[in-house]
Amino acid sequence: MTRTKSRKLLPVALTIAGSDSGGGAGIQADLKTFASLGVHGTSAVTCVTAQNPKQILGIQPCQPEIVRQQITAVFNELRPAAVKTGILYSPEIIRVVAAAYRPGKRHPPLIMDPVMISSSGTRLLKPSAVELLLRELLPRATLVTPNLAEAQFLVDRELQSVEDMRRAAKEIHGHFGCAVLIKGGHLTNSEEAVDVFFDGGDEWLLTAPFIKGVNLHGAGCTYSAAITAYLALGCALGDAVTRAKEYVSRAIEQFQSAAGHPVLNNFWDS
Ligand code: PXL
Repeated sequence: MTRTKSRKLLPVALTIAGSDSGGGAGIQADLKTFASLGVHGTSAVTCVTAQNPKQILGIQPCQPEIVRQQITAVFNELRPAAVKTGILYSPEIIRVVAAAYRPGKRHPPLIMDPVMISSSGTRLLKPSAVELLLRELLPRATLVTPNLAEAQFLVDRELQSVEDMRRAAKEIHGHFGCAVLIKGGHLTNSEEAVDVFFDGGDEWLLTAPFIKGVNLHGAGCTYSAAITAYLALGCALGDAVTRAKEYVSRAIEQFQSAAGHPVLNNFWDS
């Protein structure tokens, strides 16, 4: 049988992140998001977590050399149009990613989800790795997407209002030179999930109704993966962020249930 119809050309995106055996966050969330948006997803696994929606049983890092080889393998043949990072785990793995983003060469845009502290306050990055992340990688990112706890850490003070978040976004941009998206989903006493975007010129507030009482693991990963996918599809940064906010808000609003646990709906319908 001959096929005459021309085949679809898919843009490629790369996620450099940890594996979540429970399928909610990390690599698994990123690849689902890429696939649902029509992007070919590739990955470099940095660590393996053994977890389910109730508990984390274990976490084991990958050797830095295999992380480097995964990135090289993807870059050499698949030429990702956009890249995102999630859990980078250790100083050695951060160095590997920074080496792939050495200044002086052209690189695909880098979306950094600075996974340091989970929404519930658990540390997800070794303290020794944090300083290196800030010094070596953040200045090379196109966009950094901290949650409220991470933004507080980056500016070293508590953020209690949207005004506080706006000030913090400007400060983070001033300090690291990259665009910033602070995700305010966990701001207390708020009826809306408000995020603040600042790229040095434009400032936007992005809002969506806050869905109370459900803990949707992986929403942050899905949000930054959707931004990465839209960049790979050719959107400008501001447009990619706006579309991704809509995408993740729908995935939350239309959440589903897997073995009694709420899960994001990547394949929501409009
Ligand atoms: O949402 C942060 C995150 C990212 N990646 C992996 C995770 C988590 C949170 O638990 O497990 C693999």
